[in-house]
Amino acid sequence: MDKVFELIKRETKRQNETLQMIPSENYASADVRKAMGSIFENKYAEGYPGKRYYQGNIVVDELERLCQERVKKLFGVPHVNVQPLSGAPANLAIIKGLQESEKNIQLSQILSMGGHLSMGQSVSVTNIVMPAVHYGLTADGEINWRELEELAIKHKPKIIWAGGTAYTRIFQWKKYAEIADKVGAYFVADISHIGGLVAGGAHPSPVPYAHIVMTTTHKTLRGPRGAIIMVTKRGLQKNSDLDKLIDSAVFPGVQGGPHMETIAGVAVCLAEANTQKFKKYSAQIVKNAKILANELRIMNYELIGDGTENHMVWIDLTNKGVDGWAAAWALEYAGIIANRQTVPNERKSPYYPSGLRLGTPAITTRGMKEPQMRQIAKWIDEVISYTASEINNIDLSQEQRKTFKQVMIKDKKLLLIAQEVKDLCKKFPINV
Ligand code: DSN
Repeated sequence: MDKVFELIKRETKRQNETLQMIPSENYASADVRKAMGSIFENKYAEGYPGKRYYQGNIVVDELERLCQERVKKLFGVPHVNVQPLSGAPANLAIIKGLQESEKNIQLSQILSMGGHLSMGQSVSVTNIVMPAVHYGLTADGEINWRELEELAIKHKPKIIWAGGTAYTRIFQWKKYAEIADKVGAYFVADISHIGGLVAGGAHPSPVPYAHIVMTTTHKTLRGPRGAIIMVTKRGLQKNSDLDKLIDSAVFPGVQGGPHMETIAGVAVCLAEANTQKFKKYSAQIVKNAKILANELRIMNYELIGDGTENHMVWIDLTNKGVDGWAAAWALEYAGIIANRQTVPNERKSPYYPSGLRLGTPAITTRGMKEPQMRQIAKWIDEVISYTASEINNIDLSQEQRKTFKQVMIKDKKLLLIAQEVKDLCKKFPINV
């Protein structure tokens, strides 16, 4: 057997026996994976349905149109591009499509306060294509509307972005739209994290307010790794060529041939998301996250946004005596897969940040509910409190970090929790 298949077996075991609590991860269904592994993989299809640069695309055209129709129906948009390979290239294409002059700038949430690299952060190519200025969050974890509006008035950006990688409140789409209208900007909502919540009705939709909406398809939407760019009615009212601008920015602007096997998987996940079952699922994601947040708050965890209104819990660990790095590793050794995250006004670095991000989409897919959330919160606290009692240092040296990993991977207490986690996981198989 090729080594790869042995690795697939090991990864299957790992995913089965641990709790996936990275907010941007989920389990795609067996049907999605079947479509992803299909012979659509073999086909080159540069161009769009009815206008390809290769022969043999009769079936592919039908597939891409089917996928487009499903997006339009699910999100209520007049135009969609289903070809972006993932979120970052999708955002790059949006920026490229909207750029009219080298003087254009974009306005987005700052990376250290939950923004995303692909919205013009200084280390991203999206900043070279269109320089950016950034707004942050207030002390209570809300978008800093005053700062956003002041920056918008001062810089007259071409794009105002909503969304990113960490935010725990309901997005106030109307407020973004009002500011964007005031300065003539395009309002682009990146709903990658909450795409499934919007589809399932567990978060308000930005479609009535934004000109463009982008979502990745593998997070709460539970599809393959990909992305879609939607142009809304409002977008076409602002610029009747917006659909064409986006399409030509995706291809040939940023990408070559689309991954038709991914588009097949996206089409399957969209049908799955357009069901009552998915509505219930997305509501449960939020319910679970609220319970998890509440339990942690009771145990004196500092939560950005003082809780959550979506699928994510964002913790500042400074008062706990560990940083996000140590907490994330200790949790992994105990079978809980989280990810470390910067916090507003971060004083450390993105690699060794002060915070942690947890999410409920994947464990909700497994069927876990309120009682399991309470148990998981208890384990998380046990791991973090124990780790703090072992090190009580939020600024470990490189040498101390090396020793920490060598010691903690064999730690009896963490191994015991890992066994308890495994027992729970057995009762909630990844049944998709
Ligand atoms: N990596 C994604 C996340 O975890 O939020 C964003 O690209």
